[in-house]
Parts: sequence; structure tokens; C-alpha cells
Amino acid sequence: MKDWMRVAGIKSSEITDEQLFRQRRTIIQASMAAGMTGFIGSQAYAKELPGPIKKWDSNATDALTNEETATTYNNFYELGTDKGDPVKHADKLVTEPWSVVVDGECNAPGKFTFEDILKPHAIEERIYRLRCVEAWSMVIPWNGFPLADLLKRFQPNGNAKYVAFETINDDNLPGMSSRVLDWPYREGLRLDEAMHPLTLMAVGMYGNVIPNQNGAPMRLVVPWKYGYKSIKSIVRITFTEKQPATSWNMSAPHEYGFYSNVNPDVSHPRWSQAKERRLAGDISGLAALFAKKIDSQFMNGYGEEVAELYADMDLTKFF
Ligand SMILES: Nc1nc2c(c(=O)[nH]1)N[C@H]1C(S)=C(S)[C@@H](COP(=O)(O)O)O[C@H]1N2
Ligand SMILES: [Mo]
Repeated sequence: MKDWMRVAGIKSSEITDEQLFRQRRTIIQASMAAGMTGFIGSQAYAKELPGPIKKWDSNATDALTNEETATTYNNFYELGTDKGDPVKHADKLVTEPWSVVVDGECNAPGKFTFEDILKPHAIEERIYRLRCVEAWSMVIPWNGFPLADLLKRFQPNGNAKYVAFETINDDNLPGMSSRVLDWPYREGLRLDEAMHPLTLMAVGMYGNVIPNQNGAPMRLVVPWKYGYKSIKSIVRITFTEKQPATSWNMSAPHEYGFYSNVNPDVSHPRWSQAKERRLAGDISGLAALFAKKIDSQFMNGYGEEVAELYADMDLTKFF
């Protein structure tokens, strides 16, 4: 029984096994259709988007990634650069207690405990594709709440044009002795991207508390952008007037732009982004190397929702 579940009013008896996940999802969908609000499905969300479970592709290509793959094949460089390192070193990340500093261009800054952050929010379920810049992708059921709802609580002021995020900076994390990135891991979004209803602050996945290797206790999921924008284990949120520095952009600006929108037409300088290996269904671990390749989609398939954010921008320049 973890804090976010307690804060969210979930009883231990309601925590279901992974095996019951699909069944429970069906129940949630049914309860939403019946106009009830459940532990995860919220009516407010159902009104904002076409539906919490949107099929972006055929059933065959949008099969869920199995939970084992999603929690053992990770990028979390603070825990090591191999895909298997994060789960191996997961216990090095201490998430209790956890606090988040919110500062910069806002009227209600402060230092908040994870419980403070979580309390007012209803936890939703959203099945999102996440596509890594390394051209593999997963389809994961996340549990979380809209980042916009959280950001509004801190009352960004008129100067706030961007939001910067930082991951925990802790020498005990085994990957941080390497200089592979400039620590702490930093990411940023334009304020309108951060406020977009698709942008999720995730605190769980597959109906369970988010595992450390996936960014406990809270991480972003920005489904139309390359995976590295979805920063894990957030300890700081800063409203800024200027575009904030981001770790991948600092490490290789010609390879990783600030926007990082999934775009099959704009190649990474060292590889094409036209296709991706979908890690779903039975595919797990090293089998990823042999996973089926599918066409990548503009904005990872979320173009209808987000293209207007970039209406007048040259996406080959602002990649
Ligand atoms: N703090 C931090 N956040 C991070 C990363 C990281 O190395 N450190 N890797 C990013 C990358 S490259 C990807 S693809 C996603 C992977 O998320 P997942 O392991 O939950 O699938 O996390 C992103 N968030
Ligand atoms: Mo990634």
C-alpha cells in the first residue's frame, strides 16, 4: 500500500493483480459509460478527450506492452546506461520521503511533499504510446493526472512562458558518476505544451504504483514527443520566461532539439526516424532487437490533438 493510493482513497483490497488488469479496465470503461466515476476513470477526463482509451492504430499494432518489458527495458541514465540497469539498481533510488520544489514565475511557489502534490487529484488511466528517440516504442497504461491541473495550483504569472523540470540529484545513484549527461537530468516544455490536456503527470502504471526504474514517485508522460522529454523522478518544477536548458540538447544540440516532437520526416543525424520497433504483446527484453518494425507517425499519432501548437513553425528547424 503506497502513499499515492492511500491519498487517492484506495483501499488495499482494491489493489488488483496485474493479471486482472484487462478485466478491471473493462469494468472501468463500463462504469464510465454508466456515468459513474471510479478509482481511475474520471468523467472530467472523458469529456476532454475522445475517450481515455483511444485506439490510434489497429489492434494488432497497438497491443499493450507487457508489464515486465515496460519495467525491465528502460532508459534512466541516473541508474546506468544499459536498458537493464534501471531495474537492477532500482533500490538505490529512495522515494520516501519525497518533496518537490516549485519556483520561478508563479505566485504560489513552495516546497511540497509528494502527498501535498497528489492529494487534490483524481487518478486517471491513459493508454499512451511512448516512442523513444532510439526508435523503439511501447504502449503503456499510465495512471496519473493532467500536468495542467497541477501547474495551475502554483499560479504561473504573466512572465511564465516555459516550464523546466529536474530529476533528483543524488550521488548514490550509480549512473551519476558517469558524465554521460549534464546532471541533474533536466527537461522543459513550452507552457502551452505543459498545459495541453494530453500531458500527464504519471504516478502509476498498469494500475500499480510506478516502479522506481520508471521514474517513481512522479514523472512526465508527453506522448507526442520522444521519450527523453518524459522526465522521471521529478524534484523541481520551475516556471521560466526563457527556454530552459535541457540535458539532451546540451549534450548534442544538433541531434536533440528542444521540441523533440516525434517526426518520421526529420531524421536524427545518425539514423532515420521513419520506423520504430514496437515492443508489445509477447516481445520482451532483448527480443526488442528483433521486434517488428512499423511506420512511425507524425507526433507519434497524436497530431490531430497537438499540431495546432506548432502551426506556424518550421519543424525541420524546431526539431
Ligand atoms: N531522469 C531521467 N528521465 C528520463 C530518462 C533518464 O535517463 N533520466 N530517460 C528518458 C528516455 S530516453 C526515455 S525513452 C524514457 C523511458 O521511460 P520508461 O523507462 O518508463 O519507458 O524516460 C525518459 N526519462
Ligand atoms: Mo529515449
